[in-house]
Amino acid sequence: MNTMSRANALPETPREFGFFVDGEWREAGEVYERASPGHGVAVTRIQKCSPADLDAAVAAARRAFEGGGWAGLSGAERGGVLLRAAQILRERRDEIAYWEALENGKPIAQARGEVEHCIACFEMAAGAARLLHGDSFNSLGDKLFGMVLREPIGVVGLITPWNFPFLILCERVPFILASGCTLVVKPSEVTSATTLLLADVLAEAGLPRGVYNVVTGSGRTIGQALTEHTDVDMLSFTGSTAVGRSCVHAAADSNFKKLGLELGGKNPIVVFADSDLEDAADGAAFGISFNTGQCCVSSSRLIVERSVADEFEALLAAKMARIRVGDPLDETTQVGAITTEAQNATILGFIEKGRTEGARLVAGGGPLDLGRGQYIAPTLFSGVTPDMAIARDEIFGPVLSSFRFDTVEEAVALANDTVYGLAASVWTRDIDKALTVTRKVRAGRFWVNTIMAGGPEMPMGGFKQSGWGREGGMLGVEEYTQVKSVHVELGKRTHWIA
Ligand code: TXE
Repeated sequence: MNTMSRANALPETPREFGFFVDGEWREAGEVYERASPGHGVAVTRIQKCSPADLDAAVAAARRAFEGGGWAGLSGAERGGVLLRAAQILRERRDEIAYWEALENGKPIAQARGEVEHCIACFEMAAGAARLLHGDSFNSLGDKLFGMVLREPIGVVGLITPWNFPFLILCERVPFILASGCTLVVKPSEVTSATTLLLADVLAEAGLPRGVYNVVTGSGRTIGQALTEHTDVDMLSFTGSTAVGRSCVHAAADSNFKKLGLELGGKNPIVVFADSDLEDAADGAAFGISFNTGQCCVSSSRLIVERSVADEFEALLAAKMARIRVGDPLDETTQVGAITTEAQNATILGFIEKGRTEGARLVAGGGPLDLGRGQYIAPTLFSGVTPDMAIARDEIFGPVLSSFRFDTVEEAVALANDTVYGLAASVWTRDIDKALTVTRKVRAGRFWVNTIMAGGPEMPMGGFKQSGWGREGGMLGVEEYTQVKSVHVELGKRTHWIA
C-alpha cells in the first residue's frame, strides 16, 4: 500500500524564509540550510540574523508595546484577532504540519494533531483575553478602597526548542498576546520554518505590526543576546537545563528580566500490579516513544511492582517491537526520525552506557537502517539501578529504564529520586494508591491511568530543576502580567499634621 500522497512529496528545492520584524519580511545577508532528518535532503533556507537584527526586532516590539495599539485594545478585540488566527490555522493546518514534519522529523499525522492542539490554544487564549482581570478589596475599612490591576509585563523574548517547534510556540504565543504583551521569538536554528509561518497567519488575522517579531539564527549568538537584552522585560525559555541556567545568569547580569523556564525531565511512570497491565503497557510504550522520546514529559523511568515486573516488561517489549518507526511523510508512521545528528549521537551514547553499566536490554537497542535519515528503535532496559547514567540523565530519546518496587513508599521514593519534577504517571485501579502517589511525587503535571493527555485549559510547568512558572490556562496568561496595587482614599483625609 502506498501511504505517501503527492502532497507528502519532498520539496523540489529548499524553501527560503526571511525573518520577520515590524510587520515586514527581511533578509540578513546570509542564510543556512536545514536538511530533513528523515531524508537527509535540504528542505529550508533560514536567515542568519545578526545582533543588529535582534536589536531592530526588540525596538519594534518596544514601539508596538508603548504605542498601545495592542495593549490598549479591549480583551474582546485582542480575543477577536486570536480567533481569526485560529481559523486561518485551521485552513493552513496541513501546510504547517508538512514543514514541521520535514524540519523536525516527526510523523506528519502527529504533526497535524499538534496543529489541532495549537488551534485550541488560540481559541482558549481568545477567551482568556476577555476574562483576564485583577481584584478588588472592599474590606480595608470605610475610608480605603483597594484595587489590584493586572498589566501586561511588556516586551517578551521567547526562545523555543526543536522537539515541538510549533506546539511549544503556540502553548505560549496566544497567551502572551492575550495578556497585551508584544514579543520577539527566537526559534531553534534547526526548526524555524513554522515559527515564521505563524507570522503570516497573525498578520492576516489583523495583529498590528511590531507585536510579533521573529529572528532566526544560532542559540549561542542571537539566543544569548536575547537573554542579555536590557530592553526585554521577560524571557520565556524552553530547552536544556544548561541553557536555562545561563538564562538565569544573563537575567541577573542585565536587567533582572522576569523568567519563565521549562527545562528537562526524567519522568516516572509507576505501574501497580492491580492495574490493567495491557493498558499500562500501551501507555508506557506511548509515553517513551511518542515524538521519538524527544519530549520533556516523556515517561523515561518505569517503576513497576515486582510481582508483575517480568510479565509487564515482556508485554511492553512486545508492544515496543510493533511500533511503526518510519518515514515522517508516510501517513502510517507512528515514530519518525531523530531531529539532529547531535541528538542521535547522544541517544546512542546512552544506550551504549546502559549496556556497559550492566543494565539488561529487553527491547530495541540501536539505530534502525531505513536507507536514509536517522532512526532509533524504541529501547527498554531492565534491572536499572539508581546510580546508572540511564537512570539519572535526561536522554531525550526512545530509551526507557525499568526499576522495581515492593511497597507504595518505595515507589514514591524511586519516583522522587531525580533532580527534575516535570511530569509523572501512575497506573492502578486502587484510588488510595493513585492519590497517595499523586500527592507525594513532586511533579508539575500528573496523569492517572493515562499519559500525555491534556488541553490548553491546564497549566503546565515543572517542580525542582524542571523550571519556573506555568504556561497554559488562566495562569498562562497571568504569567505575562504584573500586578499593581492601587489604594484609594474615600472622603476627607485625617490630617497627620495637627
Ligand atoms: O537544547 P538547547 P539542545 C534538552 C534535551 C536535549 C538537550 C540539548 O535533554 O538533549 O536539552 O538540546 C537556544 N542562549 N532539551 O542543545 O541548546 C537554541 O537555539 C540562549 C529539553 O538543542 O537548550 C534553541 O532555540 N539560547 C527541552 C533553544 O535554546 C540558546 C527541549 C534550545 O536549545 C543558547 C530541547 C544560549 N546560550 C532540549 N544556546 C525541553 N524541556 O523540552 C542555545 N539556545
